[in-house]
Amino acid sequence: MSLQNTPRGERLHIAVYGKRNSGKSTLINAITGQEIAITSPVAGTTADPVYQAMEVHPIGPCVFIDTAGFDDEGDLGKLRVAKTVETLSRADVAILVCAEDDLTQESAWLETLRARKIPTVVAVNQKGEDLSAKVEQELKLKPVVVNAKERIGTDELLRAICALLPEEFGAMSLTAHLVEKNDVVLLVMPQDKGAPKGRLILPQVQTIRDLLDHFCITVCTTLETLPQALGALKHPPKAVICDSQVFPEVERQTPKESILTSFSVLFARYKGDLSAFRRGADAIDRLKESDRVLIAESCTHKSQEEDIGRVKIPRLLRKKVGEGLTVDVVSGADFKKNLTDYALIIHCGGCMVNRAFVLSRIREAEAAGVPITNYGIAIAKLTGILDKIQD
Ligand SMILES: Nc1nc2c(ncn2[C@@H]2O[C@H](COP(=O)(O)OP(=O)(O)OP(=O)(O)O)[C@@H](O)[C@H]2O)c(=O)[nH]1
Ligand SMILES: [Mg+2]
Repeated sequence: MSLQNTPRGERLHIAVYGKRNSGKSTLINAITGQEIAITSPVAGTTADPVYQAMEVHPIGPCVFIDTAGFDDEGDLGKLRVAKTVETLSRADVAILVCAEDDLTQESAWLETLRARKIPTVVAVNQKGEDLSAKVEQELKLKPVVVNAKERIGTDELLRAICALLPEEFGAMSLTAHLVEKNDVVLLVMPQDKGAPKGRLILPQVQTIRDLLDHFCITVCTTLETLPQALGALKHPPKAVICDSQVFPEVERQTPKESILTSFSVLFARYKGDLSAFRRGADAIDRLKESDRVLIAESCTHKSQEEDIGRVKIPRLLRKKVGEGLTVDVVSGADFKKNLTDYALIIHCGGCMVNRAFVLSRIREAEAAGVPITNYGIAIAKLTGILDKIQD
């Protein structure tokens, strides 16, 4: 990811679904005005989902997800369809491309999209005869007619997507519920061995940006210089936001007048469902040594010496519950397997993924009847400070 670009997790994810050869990839090229996706008359040209970040008017920063046709067949085809199904968990909105007059599979797919509450625009790709009346009758949605090859109808399609977006989309803020213009906010950001060289991690960067957007005076410090930072301020800060790993030390030093919270709590609220995560954290009190806990990372990354998910949280859990506790770690798409084997799922903060993805993970855990929380909330619980953190 380039530091010049909007993080992928902040972009609207638009997934394009349809049968093989319906023109999904051609449509993405038409929208961008570039030949980025490979297209061909051979059915099954797009195999794995392709994520393409771009800026399009009037949507702004977004990611188009090009998928394999949902009608793919054979052993390999089934694997491709499974990959297409996986993309549903990341889709904020969908484009359903119809290009031939048997709409049975399109209807079934539309049902799936509805069940997942993914707002959908139906596009009729005008490859031959005009299908719009039939599509409208059978799918009960007024389609947008496009001709992907000639790049006709894409503006209307993008406007239709905008019209589907919930009003609050893009308007969510990390800190607006806590601060007002001119407030002084103190950020305590340890830069330990795990911190990347020469830059700040995404949650810190995004929090600073959000505070600046709300005209707050943002003061950054590490734990070592926290007393000096507090001493340099004329009044106690409106809020202190810290990394959850140093929460106990920061809590002891925070003036009573100041709100105290952590980056992970702000992100649990912004990117997930804080009350579900708080409920999930309560399951930590009920854990037994014979239980299994699943640590779920949303993306694969190189494990670090003091990795939060693989080292720090398992250590804290075993200290509380017993050394025999089983802790498994999964990355990325491996999540779904055997959720019911677990007494608790602890998910990463999801800094690289979008809100739709984290919410879909919460739904999957709830459907399996397994409590779910995230790294920051689990650490806060395990260090006995969760009750002291302001939402
Ligand atoms: N005439 C006409 N041909 C089109 C149109 N859209 C796509 N095609 C052609 O249809 C073929 C399939 O287009 P793709 O964009 O590769 O279709 P796809 O849905 O991505 O197909 P898979 O990747 O195989 O699932 C290509 O030869 C395109 O040039 C259109 O609007 N009109
Ligand atoms: Mg394709």
